[in-house]
Amino acid sequence: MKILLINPNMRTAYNPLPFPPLSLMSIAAVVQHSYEITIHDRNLYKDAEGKTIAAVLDRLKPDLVGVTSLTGPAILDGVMVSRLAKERGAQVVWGGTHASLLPEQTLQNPYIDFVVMNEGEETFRELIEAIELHRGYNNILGLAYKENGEIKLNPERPFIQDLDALPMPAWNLVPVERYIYRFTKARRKIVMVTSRGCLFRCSFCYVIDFHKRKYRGKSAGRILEELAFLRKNYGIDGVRFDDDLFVIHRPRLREFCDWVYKKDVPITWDSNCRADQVNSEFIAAVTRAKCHRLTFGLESGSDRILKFIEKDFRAEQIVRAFDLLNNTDIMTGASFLIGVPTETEEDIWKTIEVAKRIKAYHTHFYPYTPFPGSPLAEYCRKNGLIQYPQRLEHWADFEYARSDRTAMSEKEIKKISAQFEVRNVLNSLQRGELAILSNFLNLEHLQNFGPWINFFRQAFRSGRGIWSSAHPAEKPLEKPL
Ligand code: B12
Ligand code: SF4
Repeated sequence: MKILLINPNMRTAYNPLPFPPLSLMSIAAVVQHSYEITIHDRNLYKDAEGKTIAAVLDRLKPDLVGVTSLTGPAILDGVMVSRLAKERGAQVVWGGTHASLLPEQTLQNPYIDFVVMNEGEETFRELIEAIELHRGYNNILGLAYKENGEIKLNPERPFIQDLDALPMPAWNLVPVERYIYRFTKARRKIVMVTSRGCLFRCSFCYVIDFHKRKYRGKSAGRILEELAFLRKNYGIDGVRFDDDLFVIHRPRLREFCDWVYKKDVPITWDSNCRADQVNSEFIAAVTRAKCHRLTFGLESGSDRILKFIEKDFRAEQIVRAFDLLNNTDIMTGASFLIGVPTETEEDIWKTIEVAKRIKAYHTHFYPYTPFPGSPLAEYCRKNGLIQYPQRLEHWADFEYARSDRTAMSEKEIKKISAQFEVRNVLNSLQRGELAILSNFLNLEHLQNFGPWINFFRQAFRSGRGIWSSAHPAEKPLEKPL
């Protein structure tokens, strides 16, 4: 049986660079020795009309086509390739976050035959066997499918507890070189995911529904094994750990850091983090292990909003964490959400004050989007703030944070955001970060070009630099920066 796995086009102004399709590489790894399997990443081709993928389908003639999904514009591309596959007689299976969170609606699409819900490795293997042996599908846990025009949802599959038992992601099936980037601290950097799920309960996050607040992680030893493999085969010297929350399991983190330090593993790394995870012991451990950057989803500077979204830390913890981090060489990234329901203009100003106060190397403001299945999206739905789109394709341009929904005007938010972007660029240039070049490919940022120039002019005319304005604690922020 021939299988083709497709990573639809995910590239947007926010995500300009191709990422290794780790989800497809993970499911491919468990079946690649028994079946003929190909991974095709549409992010590596310019093929809006689908000519390239049609040619691939015609050449490979797959029996089964698998497509991964996230809520966002990539859905349209996924639907197009599913149509092309179906027209050529292949069966089509979707997996990934979006299809898992909304399996019934996904299956209402005429070009999709199956949905693998949540973790894919076992369910996908059983599905292939069932198709090959013409067995029924009703015993496959975690599968949703169509039978005589009816949509059937099988019971959930228990999570894989021992991630070390999984084979290494199928790096052999992708053009690894295309996913390696140069950054300040690493000449050849790549992305890895070493755990699944998170124990926290931020109400806007997919993990509550998708991972049921359960955490499973590869062991420290296994992470080092995968790093050694990537170093030996592809010369990797830097990694971004893109787990839901890489640092969450303290014993694992401690063991990993100790080993990297003691064995002097020649790799630098960065990952995401939470403000309440940072203390002196944590900083000492990750610094010794060559962590060079930590990124934080801080979401808000208003305690009321932090409580409302069940972030389970307070603004003062954010400030304390950054006071500690700012005395180290670790670069920091901070992101905030704007437009969370109930947010007032006062809340937004509190966020801006905290953003100014903590002086992260890179600060970003993102509009809040209610992703399906999260408790906050359900809140929005119940309170009439959103209606879930009725068709799969309509999730592609699902937008919530329109200007009439945020407490501050879009123009004002953009202006403030642009001022932080200037600082991001300056900090990157100061550090010689080549990665910053990718920012110039980002159309969103280009739109902010006007405010940047004005800001530069004012800042340098005063001769006092960007962050010379009085600290919010000394002088309340009445006007934009
Ligand atoms: C890398 C990444 C990306 C990459 C793209 C990845 C890719 N496929 O090329 C980029 C940077 C482009 C990206 C973009 C976005 N992302 Co993103 N991303 C991630 C991240 C960090 C890792 C994904 C990953 O590889 N996980 C590891 C694999 C092993 O797990 P997995 O993907 O769940 O796959 C398993 C199962 O889902 C299943 N499976 C998955 N696909 C398939 C396919 C088949 C056929 C089968 C059978 C099974 C199957 O099997 C896999 C193994 O068990 C996750 C967070 C996370 N840690 O998971 C967020 C995440 C998936 N992204 C998210 C979001 C919100 C986005 C954006 C919307 C952000 C934005 N505002 O721009 C965009 C959407 C882009 C678009 N154009 O539509 C959300 C998903 C929310 C949702 N409802 O879909 C997540 C969960 C982050 C979060 N906490 O909110 N993302
Ligand atoms: S936002 Fe981060 S910390 Fe919060 S639940 Fe999601 S993964 Fe966990």
